Amino acid sequence: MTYRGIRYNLAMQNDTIAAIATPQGVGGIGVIRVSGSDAFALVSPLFRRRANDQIPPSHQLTYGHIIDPQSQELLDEVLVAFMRAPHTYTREDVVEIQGHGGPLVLKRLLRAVLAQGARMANPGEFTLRAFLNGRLDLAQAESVMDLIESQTEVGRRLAVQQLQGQLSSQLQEARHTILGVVARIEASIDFPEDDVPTPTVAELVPIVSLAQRQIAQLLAGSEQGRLYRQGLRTAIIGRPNVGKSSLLNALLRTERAIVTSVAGTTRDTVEEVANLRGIPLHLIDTAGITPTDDPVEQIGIQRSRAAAESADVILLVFDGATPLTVQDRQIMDELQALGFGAREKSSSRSVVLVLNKADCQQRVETGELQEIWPDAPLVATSTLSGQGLADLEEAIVELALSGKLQSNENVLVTSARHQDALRRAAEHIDAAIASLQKNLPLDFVSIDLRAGYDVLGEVTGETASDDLLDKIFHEFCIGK
Ligand SMILES: Nc1nc2c(ncn2[C@@H]2O[C@H](COP(=O)(O)OP(=O)(O)O)[C@@H](O)[C@H]2O)c(=O)[nH]1
Ligand SMILES: [Mg+2]
Repeated sequence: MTYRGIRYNLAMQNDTIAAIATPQGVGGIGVIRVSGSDAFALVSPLFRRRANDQIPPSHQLTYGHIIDPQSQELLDEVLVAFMRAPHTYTREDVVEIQGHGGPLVLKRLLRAVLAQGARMANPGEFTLRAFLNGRLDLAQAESVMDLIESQTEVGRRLAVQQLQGQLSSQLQEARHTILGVVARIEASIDFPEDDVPTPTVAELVPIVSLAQRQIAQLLAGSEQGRLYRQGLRTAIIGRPNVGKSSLLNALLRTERAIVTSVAGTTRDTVEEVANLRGIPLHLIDTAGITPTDDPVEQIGIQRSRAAAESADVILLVFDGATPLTVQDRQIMDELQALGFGAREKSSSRSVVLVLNKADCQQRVETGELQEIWPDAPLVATSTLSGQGLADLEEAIVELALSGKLQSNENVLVTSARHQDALRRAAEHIDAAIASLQKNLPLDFVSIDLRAGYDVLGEVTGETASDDLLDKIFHEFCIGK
């Protein structure tokens, strides 16, 4: 398979790889991770400790120093863990060097390990090895990234659950059910003369239906699961002074999500992440989207338009205390031109009408708004009193899910990839049941069942193509 354009072949899997496993920047400690059959042999000559005769006991931290073997220069005071395969992250011999967490220190330590003959690890290569060596299946490997990137407590819990293999075991259960039926059908086809009885439709339908229900159950919570993982892009749009920034702050204050790095923070659009009942709500406070002659403003407007266009939800904010202005109407026209009108029935593009300043006397004619967006929820809010904010959150979730948020207890599927595979599997199983009910030859049924079985294997990785693996591990960071 190709890996970042490199052919990731068996020979490369035999390399001993090394990388800095802790984030770039300054920290109390920093970790160099080394994995592969030569890991112990490569690190040992660098590591000086009191009793230098043998490799320290496996899976224990040993105090010592890392020395540059050429110059004998002392590089850092460290704790080192030598971990003998197979009880390691990659199932290979692993050495982790805990040094001081400075970028230069770690670079020197890594360089010393590379000079010994280790190869710099590719992004996600440690986890890829864990997968290839059977320590994790693909769904579990993906959850490692989800766990690292989780922004809300719900997201974290779902990722840990997937890492523990809960999704995988449900999938294997469904696959097992399907395979049982395939085996019975194929035995009766392959050995008709050996008295293998041909299973009857009445026998098979209940078993295939069980697999169908198992898949349907996983799919049931998957829309909500995707929201927890991906979050919702929400653009706040409206003319100046209606309370957009106040609304952003009010939504953030309810519960802020944990954010490590937020892309798109610019001078004129502000992006923050609120925690909406476990869903990371990416709120984008826009500058304005109506045409202007000022070149600086134009840039802001372009960014705001882009934010609107890529948003899942638009909060269209009005000052409820003043009748609609020319500027309000310009924005309404502009939004319709961008495809956010009533005529566009695309569910992912949803408008919530927000009448802010509900604490003041209301003077907006809502009929005009409802004519343009008849299906859009209309919520009166006050960022001063907090009135309507919970309703607004509710409206956002309902729009995104086309329904209410259920308890997240039964959510196991959180990724679009898994959801897609499950949907395709469900189609194959449905087709198998239809063929059974039409009394079609059993090999038709068997073909569909096998296809369903294979598609489910894409999630856990048994039947994942090299391209797919490539794509998944490409997203990882170096050192993971
Ligand atoms: N009475 C009242 N005033 C508000 C409310 N929300 C915002 N404001 C005020 O409206 C003005 C503009 O608010 P701001 O959030 O900066 O609006 P933006 O220009 O749309 O971002 C400020 O003086 C706010 O204090 C509200 O719910 N009620
Ligand atoms: Mg503002």
